[in-house]
Amino acid sequence: MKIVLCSVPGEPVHFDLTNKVRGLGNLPVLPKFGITALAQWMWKNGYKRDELDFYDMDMLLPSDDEIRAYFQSSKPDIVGLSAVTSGTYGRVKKYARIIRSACPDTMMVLGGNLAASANIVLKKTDVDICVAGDGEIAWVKLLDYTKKHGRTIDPGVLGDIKGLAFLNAAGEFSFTGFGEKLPASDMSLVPDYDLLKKGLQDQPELLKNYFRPARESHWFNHDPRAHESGRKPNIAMLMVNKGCVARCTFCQRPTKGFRAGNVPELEEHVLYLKNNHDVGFISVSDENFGSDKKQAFEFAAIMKKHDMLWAATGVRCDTVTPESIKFYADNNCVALKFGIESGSQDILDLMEKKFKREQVINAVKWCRDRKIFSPLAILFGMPGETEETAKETGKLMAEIALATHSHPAEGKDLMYAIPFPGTPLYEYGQQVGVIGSTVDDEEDYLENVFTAPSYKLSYVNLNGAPVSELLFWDLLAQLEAMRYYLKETGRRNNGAQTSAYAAHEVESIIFKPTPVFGNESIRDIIIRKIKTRKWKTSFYPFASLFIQRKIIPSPLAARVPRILLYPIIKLLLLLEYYVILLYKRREAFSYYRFISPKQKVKRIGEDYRRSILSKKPVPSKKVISLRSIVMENRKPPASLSEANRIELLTGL
Ligand code: B12
Ligand code: SF4
Repeated sequence: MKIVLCSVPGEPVHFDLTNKVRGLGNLPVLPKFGITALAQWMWKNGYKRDELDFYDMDMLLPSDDEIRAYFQSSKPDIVGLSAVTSGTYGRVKKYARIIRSACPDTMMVLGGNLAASANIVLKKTDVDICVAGDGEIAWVKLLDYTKKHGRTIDPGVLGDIKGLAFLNAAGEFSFTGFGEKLPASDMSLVPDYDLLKKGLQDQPELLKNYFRPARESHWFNHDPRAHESGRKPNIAMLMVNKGCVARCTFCQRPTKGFRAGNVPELEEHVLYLKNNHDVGFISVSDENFGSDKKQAFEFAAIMKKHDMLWAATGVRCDTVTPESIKFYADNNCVALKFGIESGSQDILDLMEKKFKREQVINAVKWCRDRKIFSPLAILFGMPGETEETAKETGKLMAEIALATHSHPAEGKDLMYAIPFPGTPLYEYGQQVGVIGSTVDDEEDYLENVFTAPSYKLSYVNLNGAPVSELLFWDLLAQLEAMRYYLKETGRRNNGAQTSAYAAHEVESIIFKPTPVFGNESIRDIIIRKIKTRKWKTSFYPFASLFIQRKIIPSPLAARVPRILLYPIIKLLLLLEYYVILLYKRREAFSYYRFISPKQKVKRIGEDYRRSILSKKPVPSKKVISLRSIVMENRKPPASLSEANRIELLTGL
């Protein structure tokens, strides 16, 4: 049997990737864990290595002609597209068409997080079957099925395989429930580098993308040990666990629950990386490192044993204690990133983060006390966000700065929430009418919104806030952080050069001002724009840049009364918004498209705020999870096909 597995790049389909090379980032490219997991289960179930080819389109970035030529010559019986993010939709549609024209009889299967939108994928693209949730078992059963039935869709047989979405003969949407998980004893998280190399076809040299020199990465180069002579220079990415113990209402869950990886197997893999790929640094790309404390300690111990420096970029703050942080630090940990999200307990509860804001402050403090780099990951814009909650986030940022002798302007990652299909946030968007529910509407959303970065330029306003307010949340939090910080430190500090800041040697290296808009000065940007005459194609958010660079860090601005300063800033942001609209309105991939939805969305907590203002009896302020709001608003499905669609959208 001829089988092909393909990765799919996440860049918007209108970005021309021809002649581009996979960019060099702070961290290496993640090995295609999904694809190697499917392949490893195939080997265990009797499929031969030479039956499978891997076409790593995400790394090769082939042209349409190259894709066509590849499939015309390989003519597989079955092809599996791994669409890790929903942002791959545009490319899946385009590539599936090319594959179908080259191989009309090939069974085409799609897996990965895009499968949450299977209803759209199946109706709008040439894909035959989608696999939702864990894919190994379903994939091997589909191989067995295709051997017998070819490309035909037989609902009677397929209906017995968990994890599948397909259209029946009448074109109705069928879903057999999420994919079965492999038992822990069969789950392997270590990627097979021989298969990854095979995926690179005639460009094996691209394997270097899976490794990056640690000296160029801020996750590691702040630690003096990163510069020791004799240490192997490269970083490699590793998954130590699969899944998460939580189900935050904005986060798409690719698998149910949390499963810890096998430590002896991980140790063997780490030695392989050290001996074959010059690896001296491991970046753990788990969503949730440390929830199995015993396993996390064993993992840390093997890092020490083999003298690897390590970082984990997805940790929950409620899983750490002063003792565990000490243990990690003593065992070569140099960075831990917690999903902090908000300083408002109401918003944390609405997100179902299931921790208290004090736990966040403690977790970051324990890390920074041990010189473990711990940047703040903040998410604005959930339904229920207001200027008050953004101010609370600012206060949290200042409290962390004060507790850790650092500066509130530094070490932060500020994002705006994007509704991913398969999350309560997305379903809420449909319930309030901002995200459409027809196949065309959802396709439009996947093509034009999802591929944008999680920044306010592409904010999907499910919140109901006026534009002037939502453009202000992230800047407001930073302005408030400075005010609170300067008040508490007696206004002794000026900008980034604070005495408290200097006190923490390690932080002075790590927490360089976040280059939100790159490092170019405003003057240089203007000169470059005049010289290249590229005003129209790439408008710069000058007002935001000015506020970010000049106003937020200024102790002088922090003394101007809020009532004078804030309306001016909001006006500047609004002007900038209208200018950008002028340029961007007609673009297919449009910014600010969902910021002003036609529908009036009622704000969560609005009744409470109104009655306070009008001094009427105050309704309960109890903030509940977004999930319960969504479940309360859900209408009973009108058909089996609709019930299937809702089950898929409800997620894991
Ligand atoms: C790698 C990765 C990326 C890579 C993707 C590279 C690529 N093209 O392959 C990069 C860095 C580009 C990326 C970017 C983003 N990502 Co990302 N990313 C991941 C990450 C960390 C790991 C994926 C992985 O390897 N998992 C481990 C393997 C074993 O699981 P898996 O991939 O899910 O595969 C299993 C099944 O899905 C299935 N399967 C997968 N492929 C196939 C194929 C077939 C044929 C079959 C049958 C089955 C199947 O079987 C596998 C085994 O069980 C996940 C988090 C996570 N831990 O899963 C987030 C995750 C996928 N990313 C997410 C997000 C939010 C993003 C960003 C939007 C972040 C941002 N704010 O900018 C961007 C989107 C960029 C874009 N425009 O698309 C979300 C998904 C949301 C969504 N619906 O897209 C996830 C789930 C994290 C989260 N919970 O929030 N990401
Ligand atoms: S946001 Fe983080 S903690 Fe919440 S479910 Fe997703 S991975 Fe888990």
